[in-house]
Amino acid sequence: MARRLTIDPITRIEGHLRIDCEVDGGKVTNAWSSGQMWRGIELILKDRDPRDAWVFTQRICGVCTTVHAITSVRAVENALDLEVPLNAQYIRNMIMCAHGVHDHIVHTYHLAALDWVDIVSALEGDPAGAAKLGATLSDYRANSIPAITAVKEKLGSFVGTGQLGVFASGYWGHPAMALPPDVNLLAATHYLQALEVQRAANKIVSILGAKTPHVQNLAVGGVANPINPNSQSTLTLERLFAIRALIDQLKDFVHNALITDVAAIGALYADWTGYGAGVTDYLSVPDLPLDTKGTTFELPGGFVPASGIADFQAIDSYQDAYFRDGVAESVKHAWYDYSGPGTALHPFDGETAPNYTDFQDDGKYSWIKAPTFHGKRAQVGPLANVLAMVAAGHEPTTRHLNRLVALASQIAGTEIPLAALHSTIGRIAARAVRCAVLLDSLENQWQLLVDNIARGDFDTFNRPVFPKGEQRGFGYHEAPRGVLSHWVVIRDGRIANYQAVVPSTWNAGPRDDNDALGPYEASLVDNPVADPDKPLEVLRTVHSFDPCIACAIHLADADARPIVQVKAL
Ligand code: NFE
Ligand code: MG
Repeated sequence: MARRLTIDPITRIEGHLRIDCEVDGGKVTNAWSSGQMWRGIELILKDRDPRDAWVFTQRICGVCTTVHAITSVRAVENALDLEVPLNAQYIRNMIMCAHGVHDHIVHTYHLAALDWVDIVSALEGDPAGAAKLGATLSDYRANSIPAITAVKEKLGSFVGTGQLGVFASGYWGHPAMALPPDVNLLAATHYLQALEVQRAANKIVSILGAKTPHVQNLAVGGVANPINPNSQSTLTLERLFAIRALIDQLKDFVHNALITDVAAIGALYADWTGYGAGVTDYLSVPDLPLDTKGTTFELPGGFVPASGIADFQAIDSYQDAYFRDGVAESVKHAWYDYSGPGTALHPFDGETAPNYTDFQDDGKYSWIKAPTFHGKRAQVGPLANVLAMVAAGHEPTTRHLNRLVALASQIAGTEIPLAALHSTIGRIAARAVRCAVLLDSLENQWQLLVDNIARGDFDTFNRPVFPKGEQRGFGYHEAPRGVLSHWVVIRDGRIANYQAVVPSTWNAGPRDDNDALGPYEASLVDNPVADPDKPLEVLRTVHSFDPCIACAIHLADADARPIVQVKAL
């Protein structure tokens, strides 16, 4: 008999996401994704100075801390046709790479790993066995027997006192947990080490952006980092070399622990390459501009349709009409009203009129709008981006992906095909690949900045000028969770309309005008559920997207009611 599951909030994510599933015969037969809060940042921006918008939009989220700032200044620059000095592009690019690396490390370990790694089983692991296993996968120095023994003792003392702390309500011993104790112990070791390592990425963001979360150094037209080799109070070579050392530390961990852990989890949960594909039209955007106008980029992006990477359509500039004209948002199933007939609206004409009507399975049930690209639902995120970068022949992406797949094939003892990426595990694997790619890019952008300064170019800012009349602009960024775009209409120097179409909006959105399921919903259909009282498998697939509901809605249920029916760590 079909049973309805309501998981609210689904935790270890950012924000209030409610997932409803119908489960029948041990698998999910229908699903609903619902954002449970509303904020209204887009309304707060009305009539303000466009130069200030980035400071407000950055408060959409404290997880993707910089992305709404960068996308906002890009949208205003696009409206004004304003070029951005090369130094400013490189500094922004380095901040975005470091932030992305941070975000992917934290997601992989602290937000997703415990869906796969059993902390209690790790206590039965043998440090010598775990160290030996680690040595077959990489030469990571921190895989030593003393380091792993120290972690085992730390975990043991938690469990011995009966106070598991953040680990208290995990699904330990769940029948879907399949890793041997030594693998659990090795991954648990990296889970704790990752808490230290992630700080290195954040230090880079704060050296360049003045603080994190929420950088302070942006401006419409550039950045507020003065460059002067003769002044200690500016961006000096000393600071740049401190960043270099942090990059090396991050590379050691990402190449030798994160990639290998993800390969091991992928290989030992190979059945999960058969679940969670969902929407297989993928959208990403190019990023890391290499010129002042945004016509060449270090990282490619574009649309990969369900038919495959051979049909990849690149998006290739900040003026790209294919992207600009392709985005729309539907509110047929979201708690908003549109003033015209109930069809999807392009973000330049977007409206934000909330109208809460309770949760209706066939009607409105979410604060998240449903975005479409040329009329279709699209999945966004690292998987979309990795597929696009492979389609575009991006060498570092292909290299890191091949290494991860080769490692996974070695552990599994069988060749893992690329098609396995269209899955729950594939999203996690692609995030690891993108993390390694971003580190390569961070290094490259560092070199570009140093070389440009050495040529005597210290420019970081072009002053914006706002003409009378109306200008429209859009900015995009390949954020950690995927395509982020901001859309601004400026009238006589003031914001007339502002819309943010956000990665988690693409993925967590409800059904659209055609009642087509959103990516979370579609990916849940046919997921196995061994025990409906402990829906670990639902968490696995939802968490693999790295949900951020604060971002998705950016716009709170005033009558927050306790409707939790199951517990989820
Ligand atoms: Ni709040 Fe965000 C990212 C943005 S998500 S985390 O990445 O934009 O949708
Ligand atoms: Mg929006």
